[in-house]
Amino acid sequence: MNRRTTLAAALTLTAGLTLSGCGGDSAPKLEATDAYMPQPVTQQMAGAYFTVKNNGDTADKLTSVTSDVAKHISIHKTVGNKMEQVDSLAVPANGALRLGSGGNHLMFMGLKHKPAKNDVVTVELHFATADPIQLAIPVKAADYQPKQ
Ligand SMILES: [Cu+2]
Repeated sequence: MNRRTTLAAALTLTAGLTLSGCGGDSAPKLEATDAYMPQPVTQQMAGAYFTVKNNGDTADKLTSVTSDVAKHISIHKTVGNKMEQVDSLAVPANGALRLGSGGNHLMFMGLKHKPAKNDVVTVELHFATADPIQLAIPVKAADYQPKQ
C-alpha cells in the first residue's frame, strides 16, 4: 500500500465513523406543535396546551417551562377531575406527549398582564435530555376547541 492509499483509507474510515455517529444517534428528536392558550379570565392564572412529538428512539421528559410573562409555570396532570402538579411529563420514544383540555396542561401563575385573544405568549420548554424548545403559544377565544 502506498502512502496515498493509506491516507485515503484513513479518510474513508473517519467519514464512516462520522456518518454512523450521526445516523445511528439515539437522542430524542423533539418538535412542539398545536400550541394554544384559551384567553384566561384573570391574570392570576392561565392554562396552555400543546403536543411534543418525539421522532427519536429515546424517551425524554418535559421537566420545566419558563417564560418572561409569568412568575411561575407549573406542569399539571389531571386525575379524575382534580389536577395535580408533577415534576415532569414523559415524552415517549417514537411517540408524543399531548397536553389538552381536561388532561395534562401548563398552569401560568402571576402573569404580568392578562393575555388577550390573538396575543402570542412565548415560553421555553426544558427537557431532561433534549435541548430547550422555544414555543410561541397563540391566545385563542376562551371557549376554543382544537380540531380533533
Ligand atoms: Cu392546573
